[in-house]
Amino acid sequence: MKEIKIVVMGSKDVGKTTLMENLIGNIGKVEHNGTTVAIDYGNITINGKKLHLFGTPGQERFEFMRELALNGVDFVLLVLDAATGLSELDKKIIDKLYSKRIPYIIFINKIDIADDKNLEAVKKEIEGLCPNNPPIVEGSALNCNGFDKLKNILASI
Ligand SMILES: Nc1nc2c(ncn2[C@@H]2O[C@H](COP(=O)(O)OP(=O)(O)OP(=O)(O)O)[C@@H](O)[C@H]2O)c(=O)[nH]1
Ligand SMILES: [Mg+2]
Repeated sequence: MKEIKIVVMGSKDVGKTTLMENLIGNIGKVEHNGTTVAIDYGNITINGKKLHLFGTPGQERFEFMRELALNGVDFVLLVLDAATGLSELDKKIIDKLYSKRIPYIIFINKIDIADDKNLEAVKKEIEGLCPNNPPIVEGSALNCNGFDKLKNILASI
């Protein structure tokens, strides 16, 4: 079976752990007061491919761990928050992925609490920052919204 390493990235509280929990169900996670302080892990088999998801901490001070997690990565699932927009850290992550030539797809999360204006602004920002036009899925990790499209994209990569 083909095995693929996916690293889930994005700022603190964008919903990375929630996404992994609701997409995969059975994950291992290490949290301190609800914030990831090590690597979340879970796997899911889609279309005969075993996808190993490694969720990273989103706090700035855990940069060393994000760097380590990228070792041997096939692609990154970058989670963004539609309600708050892109943080400076999100922009740094996008720069890093570009400079390391790591392919990524984007999940714009929390559309349940974002208005159309927020969402359009985030999409515009992505357009300006991501010259390579990554696949984008909008949804809500909390409500499992957008998961069918996300799974299709994950399976096709
Ligand atoms: N309204 C709404 N809240 C969400 C959604 N996804 C996650 N949340 C909430 O956002 C908060 C942070 O979610 P986490 O999954 O812990 O975020 P994280 O990206 O793993 O955060 P760190 O591990 O600290 O980097 C929690 O209160 C979640 O319930 C969503 O789609 N909609
Ligand atoms: Mg987390």
